[in-house]
Amino acid sequence: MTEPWLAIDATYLDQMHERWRQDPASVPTTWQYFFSGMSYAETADEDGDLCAPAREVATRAVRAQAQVANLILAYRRQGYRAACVDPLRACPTLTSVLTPERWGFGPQDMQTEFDAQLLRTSHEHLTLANLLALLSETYCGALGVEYMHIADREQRDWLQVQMEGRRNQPALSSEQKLDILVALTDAEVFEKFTHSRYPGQKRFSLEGGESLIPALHVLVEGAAELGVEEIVFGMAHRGRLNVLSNVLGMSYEMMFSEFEGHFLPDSVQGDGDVKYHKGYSSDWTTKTSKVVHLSLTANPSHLEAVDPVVEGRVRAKQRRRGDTEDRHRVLPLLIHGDAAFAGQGVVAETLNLSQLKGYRVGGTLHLVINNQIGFTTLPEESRSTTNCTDVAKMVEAPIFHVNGDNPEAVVYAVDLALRFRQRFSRDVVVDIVGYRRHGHNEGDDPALTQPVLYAGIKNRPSVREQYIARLVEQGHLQPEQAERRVSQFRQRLESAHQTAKRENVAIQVQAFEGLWKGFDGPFSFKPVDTSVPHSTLLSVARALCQVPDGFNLNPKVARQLPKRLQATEQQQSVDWAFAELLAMGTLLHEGTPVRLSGQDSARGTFSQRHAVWQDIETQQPYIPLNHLRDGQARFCVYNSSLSEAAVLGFEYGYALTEPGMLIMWEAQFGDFANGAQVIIDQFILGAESKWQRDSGIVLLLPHGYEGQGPEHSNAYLERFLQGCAENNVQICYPSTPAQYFHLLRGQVRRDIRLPLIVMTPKSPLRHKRVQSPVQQLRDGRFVEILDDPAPPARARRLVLCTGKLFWDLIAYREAQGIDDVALVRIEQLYPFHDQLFRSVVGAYEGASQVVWAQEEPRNRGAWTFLFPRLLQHLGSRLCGYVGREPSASAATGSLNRHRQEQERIVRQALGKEVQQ
Ligand SMILES: Cc1ncc(C[n+]2csc(CCOP(=O)(O)OP(=O)(O)O)c2C)c(N)n1
Repeated sequence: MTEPWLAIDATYLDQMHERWRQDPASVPTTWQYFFSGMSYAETADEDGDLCAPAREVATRAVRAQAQVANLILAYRRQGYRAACVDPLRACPTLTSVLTPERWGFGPQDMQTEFDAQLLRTSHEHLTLANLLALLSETYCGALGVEYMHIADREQRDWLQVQMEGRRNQPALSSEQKLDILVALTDAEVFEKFTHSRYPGQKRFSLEGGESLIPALHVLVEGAAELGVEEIVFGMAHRGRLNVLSNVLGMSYEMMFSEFEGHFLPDSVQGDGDVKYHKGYSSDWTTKTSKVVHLSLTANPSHLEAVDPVVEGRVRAKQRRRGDTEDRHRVLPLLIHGDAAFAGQGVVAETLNLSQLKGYRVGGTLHLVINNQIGFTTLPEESRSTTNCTDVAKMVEAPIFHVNGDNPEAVVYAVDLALRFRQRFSRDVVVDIVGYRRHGHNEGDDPALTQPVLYAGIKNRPSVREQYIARLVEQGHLQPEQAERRVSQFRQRLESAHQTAKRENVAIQVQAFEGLWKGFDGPFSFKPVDTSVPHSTLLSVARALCQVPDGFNLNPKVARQLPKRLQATEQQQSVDWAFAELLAMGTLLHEGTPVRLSGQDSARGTFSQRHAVWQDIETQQPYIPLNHLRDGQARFCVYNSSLSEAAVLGFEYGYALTEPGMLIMWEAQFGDFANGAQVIIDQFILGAESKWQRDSGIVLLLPHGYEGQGPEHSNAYLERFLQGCAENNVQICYPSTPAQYFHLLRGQVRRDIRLPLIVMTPKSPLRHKRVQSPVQQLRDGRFVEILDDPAPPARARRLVLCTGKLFWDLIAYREAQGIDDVALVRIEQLYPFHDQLFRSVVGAYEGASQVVWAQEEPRNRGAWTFLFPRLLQHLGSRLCGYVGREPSASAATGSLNRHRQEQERIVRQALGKEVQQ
């Protein structure tokens, strides 16, 4: 052997050896390996000392063994870089760190035996040649694995045992191989058949990534064996139709009916969606007769936006199934494109939720259909990272890169990933490296942008063709068998195609089933009884004001409690925050669970909620809402990660699945909801029209002009209003605690589920007048339009407004002794209660001037939305708008200017200054 391998001096070595001799555990593990497996000790004299020649021999041996350890480590760390995972390129040559020469070995060392116990195999010793072969097969075959970034030793060990023990080689029976072939055949023939029958129609062919289908089959079968009862899929366009037909079991007749463009007015209300966005669900019965429910989540075109929605759905399903410990019975499966996985920020946001209390789902299985292109964009243009999956390293997920042209390796990798998830409840990624046979969609010509690449792809044998050749060679198959399967399946598709052409095959819209039964009624203004007996309010208030024995409550919080209790006992007034706690508390008391998530929501951004108390000495948390009574429902409140898109997506997914809970997402300030705009526009507002999917999600958006500048004043009410149609959402700006109380309760007490967007207060949280008598909680209900609380006998002028501004207006009216101006509040902006509006405003026939007053600039707020409606009702009596001038920015940054503007608005609204 050639010297030197390692710069380790002999004295140090002796010291280590001595320490090891005294107590093996006292030296680092690597040294334990070095010393334990070697004949080294035999060369020592009786006292354990090494004589000089022996020391030299020993030193050499130890150094060589150390280099073997380095070699092993190099393969574990870097092997994936030399793995043969890219079907479009020749296998990479070994990087230098993987060569024996790098570690000082030459051809003469190949038959030298080394201690092999560092490897997780049954071999105690291996020759260097065998060791290299084992490392190469394990880490540089059709599967390359990145896992040494995982800090947890148990996880790394487990993976090593699995991978090194089997050399990462699939061991499949003949039957399993033929199953793979059948799935590949169905995948390919489905694409080719639809291509020939519906040329030019977009289907986002899976070709080049067909291994996905056998992998999913094996995944579902394997998952069932590991106790999974339900899998929630989220995926984009690529291969979605193939997955729908060949995995979720949507009938081919139904699929072709979609291609025929049949529109079934009786079964599909609303506008529907293109076929590659729709959801579907079915039951899969495994070979061992287990049933797994498969559910594909409907999604918009916006790539990756569905990820957090799937996670939220899974969490809700886990709760329903009582799967809240290891969370192994419901599995989230996200299928990504390579460009989207690397490019979309919501991926990182969603990964960041994966281990958080309140959001964890026991690990997500991520499959990447890595076709090495995004539309026309190549990897070098679309990411700064080496692999498209690098983002997943942030949560220390193991990442399996696997050659998509090797279906057995793909199946093997997916099985391993699944077992890892079931074992460690953590995310795991399988990157199926393939190619895209055609253009981005079926109308695209990829030769325009990647002529050379696509000339090569054109003549590539398909995954199926290559696999057939392999099976024939291995003696598992006769070529005719394969052909028979193709023609049988083609016939099946042809018959389905004929049926779909002849008749409209009912597209089964799986809406309002199961938990959602009975929630499909139309929206109405039918009053919802949300009143609560005083005895219940009192019982809840007592629990909310009861400090447990020995609990050291912050004095600021403690100070509020006697006042609140007294107010409830004596039926006086309560503030906003307490009304909110009472709304949630009474629901919990009645058995309805409540979930609230948002940034700093436990305490409340404005230090108003204190839903979680902290012991000032021990910092032990206490949640009064979970101590109301035996058998109450659970209150779940979570400070979320600093994300909007993923957290709102998660809560929306939760609400999509669970109609029996009050599920609320709170923005820190309303404007931050911007960051979740895709979830709002593409899911919350449009889901019923597109996919017949309702949700009762509540958005709490702090809103109001208080001089805090452009970013903390406005929740962009106007954008929500712009998305209103067909009673798709309820948008409210309540002005009193009682209204808010009934609004929240009504959300789960009514017989439909409708998203609720609430503009919530900031300064009114501490406004002396923004209080409601307990009697209004006891007897009242939410009123869409609130009449003047002290209507003037003869109103000359009527001011219409919403939310917070009312309190400024009434204060000014009183201060100025104005007795001829009435104030009417539109508490619910959408759906707009025309009838109630007519009757309330009807009482002010004598008011010749009616104005709309708002704090927001003219191009914002409710004005542009309400104007046509108000005009319709009021005609020429509507004499205009009072509010801020149109503004590109949401609010001024100057407190002085804010005050001037605010005062002017109030004066003008009440007719004390001429409107501009
Ligand atoms: C957020 C978003 N931006 C842009 C698009 C338009 N778009 C649709 S598919 C696509 C390429 C996606 O590439 P990749 O993730 O690799 O998936 P592939 O289509 O290659 O399977 C783009 C840019 C989109 N749908 N969503």
